[in-house]
Amino acid sequence: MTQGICGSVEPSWSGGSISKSDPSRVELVVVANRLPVKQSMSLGDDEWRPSPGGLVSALTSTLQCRNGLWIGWPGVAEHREPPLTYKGIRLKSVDISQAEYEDFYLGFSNATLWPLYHDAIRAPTFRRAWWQAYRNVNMRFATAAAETIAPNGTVWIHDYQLQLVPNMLRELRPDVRIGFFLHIPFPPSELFMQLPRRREILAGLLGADLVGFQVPNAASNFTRVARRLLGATGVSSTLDYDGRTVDVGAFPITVDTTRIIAKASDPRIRERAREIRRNLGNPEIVLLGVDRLDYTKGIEQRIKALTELYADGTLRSGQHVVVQVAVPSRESDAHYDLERHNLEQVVSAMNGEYGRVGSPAIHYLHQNLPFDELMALYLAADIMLVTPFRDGMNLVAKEYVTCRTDLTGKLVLSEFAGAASEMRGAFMVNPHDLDAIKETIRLAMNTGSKEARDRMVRMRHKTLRRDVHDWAHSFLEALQPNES
Ligand code: GDG
Repeated sequence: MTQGICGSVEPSWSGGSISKSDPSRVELVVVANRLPVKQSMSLGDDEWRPSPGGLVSALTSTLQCRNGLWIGWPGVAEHREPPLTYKGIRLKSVDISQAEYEDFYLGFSNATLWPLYHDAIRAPTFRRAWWQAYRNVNMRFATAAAETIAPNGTVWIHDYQLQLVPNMLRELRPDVRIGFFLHIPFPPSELFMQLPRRREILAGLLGADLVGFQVPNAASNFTRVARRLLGATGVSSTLDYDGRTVDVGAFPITVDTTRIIAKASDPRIRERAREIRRNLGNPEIVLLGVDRLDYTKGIEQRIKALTELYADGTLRSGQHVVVQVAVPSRESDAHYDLERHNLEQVVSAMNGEYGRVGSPAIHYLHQNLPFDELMALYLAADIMLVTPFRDGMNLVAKEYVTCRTDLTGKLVLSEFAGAASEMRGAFMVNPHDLDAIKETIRLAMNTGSKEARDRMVRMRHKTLRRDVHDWAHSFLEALQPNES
């Protein structure tokens, strides 16, 4: 390994005659369901804009430094030609037809795998017809990677939509190093065993040289079923399978701490945070939730708990206020439509019952906000509520803690978020237990500033040790072959 010009650890390539400066060669390919750009949907606007999200900022500098290419789907079946590059990174688009969108994306990815991997919070749907589309689309991504990667290059594949790509790519290009990272949980064997195509999925993942998860528990769930179903052997962090070694480990993702801290000290964002509080009527306590509108995030349950806290007088309109941002997500999916409908019912019931003219009990935004506005909301909030039923990590919790540079603020956090294992200073809660949510919010409200500060210091100490660039580097470093 050598220290690279981009401040990262770069591998000592075994690519023989391949020059790292040869612009026609791609040393590192990232394969993700989505491209880092998306077509703007505004009327009369055919621009491509950066897709929001941590993965893009995590991987942009790494790909820029490594002559990289990003393979992904533009996000809609009918689209204009995406740009060839984004911030100096080459892009390669993989098309998905409308029928594949329904079977691969809405079907096998989001109606089978997503609920099953999130503790079957909603019953997973198994339809045989979806499998062929999942295979076909995975093969298209694998082929795109095989066509572009330099000999002995590195391919990093992301997430549950693409679990067959590692092995498909290995068959096409046995010379390359293949890494896979799962952003969502990997379920315990009792749940994974329900999956009709469980052996194929495992064989797909085991085509990688390194399979990474958010937390150690997910990694051990995976090794357990790999042993049981496919006869893999070896210790938990290194499996032997099909005559090869597959490394398995936890690589907890985190946030761009430098960027967030800079935003938190930006005078315009700080002023906006004060303005938000004024607009909310200068309440004593602002309680905030920010989630993608998804049934895994426990938003409805949280709002029911808050409604009961208004009912018993713990919360009082005017003195306290709740702000819930529910970012639109998977809107073409009927389950998500229903989720939105249910959520809007509990929100309006809460306001109808406990709001007053000029001071609603809850402000509900079903919108995608600019990142600066999100930061201002984090700064304006006294208590952040993060109560998913199950979450791979949860970056909102880490963003909130990172931006509280003055060490104020309290975090109520679900035990079932990956972030829980790193955030011992949070007010931990079982999000399935409505009384426990109420009790924990009460506890957070009544905790004095000294203890709250100690808790925040503990959380920031852990969160600020590494940033998202360290995360990407540590995964890519672990992916390089052992020199011995
Ligand atoms: C998956 C896994 C895992 C939210 N609202 C707005 C906005 N956001 C940004 C947040 C945060 C991101 O979206 C949400 O990340 P989460 O981690 O909370 O959740 P998922 O979207 O479910 O992500 C999860 C993650 O992948 C990474 O591996 O942690 O477990 O489910 O960064 O800031 N951004 C903007 N406007 C918004 O309104 N700009």
